[in-house]
Amino acid sequence: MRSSSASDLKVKIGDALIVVDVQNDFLPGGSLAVPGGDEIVPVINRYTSLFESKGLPIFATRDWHPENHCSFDKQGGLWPVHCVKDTAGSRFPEELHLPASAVLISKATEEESDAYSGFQGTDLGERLKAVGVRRVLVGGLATDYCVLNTVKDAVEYGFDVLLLEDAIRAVEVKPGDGQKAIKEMIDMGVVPVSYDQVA
Ligand code: VGL
Ligand code: ZN
Repeated sequence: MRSSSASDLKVKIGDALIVVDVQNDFLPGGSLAVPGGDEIVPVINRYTSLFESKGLPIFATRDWHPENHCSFDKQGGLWPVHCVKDTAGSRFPEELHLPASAVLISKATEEESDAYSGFQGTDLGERLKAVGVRRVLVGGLATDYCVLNTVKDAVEYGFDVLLLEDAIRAVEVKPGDGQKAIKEMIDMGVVPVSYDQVA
């Protein structure tokens, strides 16, 4: 494949924005706070405005767990209780601007299974294809978990992927996990971009 020119990066028909898990529990003060997670909210807002102004589709995923989800440490899982459906922690922050037309994708809704990817156990892939999407722009939280796995599945589904490098933050259970995840995505053919390159 030839390398893409700068003009190829501009958002266009066939693009969709995927906002991954920008939820209170993943922001500072939340139960599974991602360092600097709040810093991406105004940046995500620039992307949602851009897509809205161009009439392009926006999908917002959310971690939407039952109270006794298997990923919680009290159930033997890896994480503190977070993003329990219909609680303050699972809500989107007030500051996040999602147009009414944004499609909400709830994931990891079953007690017995976890899902880091917005495609896993949801109809996200079918919905993107149904509206003619060929390329997805992905930002949100966290780089090393749900962003990484959503991007992997997007590639698997055959979508071109632009990673919104100015609109992601990593949990970094191990220092370096964020950079490692970004490298893994780039090695899959994903192109890291920032706002001015696509607007
Ligand atoms: C996530 C850990 C547990 C994420 C979700 O959205 O990246 N991380 N559940
Ligand atoms: Zn979770």
